[in-house]
Amino acid sequence: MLSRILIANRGEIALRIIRACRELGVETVAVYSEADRHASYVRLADEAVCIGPPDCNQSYLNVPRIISAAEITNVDAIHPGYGFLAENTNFAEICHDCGITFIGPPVKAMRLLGDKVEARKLAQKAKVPVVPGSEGVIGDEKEAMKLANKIGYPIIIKAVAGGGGRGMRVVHNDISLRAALSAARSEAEIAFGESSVYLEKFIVEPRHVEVQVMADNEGNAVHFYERDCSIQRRHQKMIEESPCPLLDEKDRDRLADAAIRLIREADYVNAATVEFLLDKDRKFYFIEVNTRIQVEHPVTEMVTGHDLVKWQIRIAGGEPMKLRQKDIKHHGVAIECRINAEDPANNFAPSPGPITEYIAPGGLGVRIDTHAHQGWTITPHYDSLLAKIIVHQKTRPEAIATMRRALQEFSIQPIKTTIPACLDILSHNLFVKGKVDTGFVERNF
Ligand code: MV4
Repeated sequence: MLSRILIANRGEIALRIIRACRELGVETVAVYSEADRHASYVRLADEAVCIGPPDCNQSYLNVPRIISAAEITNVDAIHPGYGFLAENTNFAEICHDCGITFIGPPVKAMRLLGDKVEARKLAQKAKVPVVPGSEGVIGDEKEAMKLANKIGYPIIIKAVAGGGGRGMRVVHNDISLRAALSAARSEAEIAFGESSVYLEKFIVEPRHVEVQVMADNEGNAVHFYERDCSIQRRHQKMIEESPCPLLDEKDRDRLADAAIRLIREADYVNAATVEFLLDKDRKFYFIEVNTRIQVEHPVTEMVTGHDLVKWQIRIAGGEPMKLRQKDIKHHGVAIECRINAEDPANNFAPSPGPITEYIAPGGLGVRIDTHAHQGWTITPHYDSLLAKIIVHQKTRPEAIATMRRALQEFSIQPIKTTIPACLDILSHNLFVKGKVDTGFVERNF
């Protein structure tokens, strides 16, 4: 069992991980930049180490500084949270080389799934449906054009090292293929230092549905059902829910089984999210695997009653998962709204500054995951996620009603937040009917 963990992250997820550690009797070490010196997660940790100035590259992304903090405080593991170093294979490898457990997958599985073409090949090997596309990376323009005509336009060009929407180009015809290919390549080179791209048929107006999975070191792999994350704006998710309102139990099991087959094929250990696109005919296609705990994991915790972060820590400590698939049920509906310090009336511009009033909602079925409080100052250095409201109710209409009243109760002054945007979406008749796709926000707001 692990007895002391360093959390290589900040904000709400650092706090979330500290809570899991406390309940497990595990000691915690927080790291913080000068901008986060007075953060609530820093205060709640057993120990805290300043790792540098506000700039991420000199603090939360700085591997030597984080490893040094881990060495000084004598931890036996590092939890990377999400973002920052969470999917950095070199960081995971360095942790292990230093005798520190990386709370995440084995380096080999991480590297394999980080390569989106390899992940596609693996899915095919596991008989998981993938979007029709290229066998491997795309060579020259001629090859791309031949393939694009074979699959049929529209197609999408994606970076092999990509994910989360960066370095992608949708192409509608031969004429625009050439420019799109070179644009995608140079964007990928700049963003990932790797210009390889591949090609897929572009699924029009899909739903984004992802399956939460967890595996231990003894070959046990289970799923915790799916989340529908179709409500997003510019690749930033705004609202997530579980279960997906469109799936019946049979489709749900088929999707989850596919996810399990894939992570078994990868010899995966710890938490993962297997992402799929759902087309108009409710056919699903694998797109990529996220090898980390995700922002939206609480909706899964609410419907299943299982603490995913605690399982991550136990598994990393070498404990077998006592959990079997039949022990994991889902009950009711959970919805999460991400509250960002952004102004929806001003093109979602960041809204940093001190919080003078903070009144949080509560009541039955309301969970708030946040590091914010009255007196906290939101800094412009990091992403703008301020809080997550997660509601849990027996039915979807009740969950929507609870979320609406929770959003209305929430007062964070004088900060501009995405609360009004979330309320607008929750009031839209198509959202209420569950008839949304990944283009919903851009089309309607
Ligand atoms: C797609 C797709 C349609 N067809 N792949 C976006 C996030 C990343 N994980 C994958 N994404 C997509 N992949 C195929 N084959 C649609 C998206 C997508 C999207 C694409 C372009 C512009 C905006 C988008 C918003 C959501 C999803």
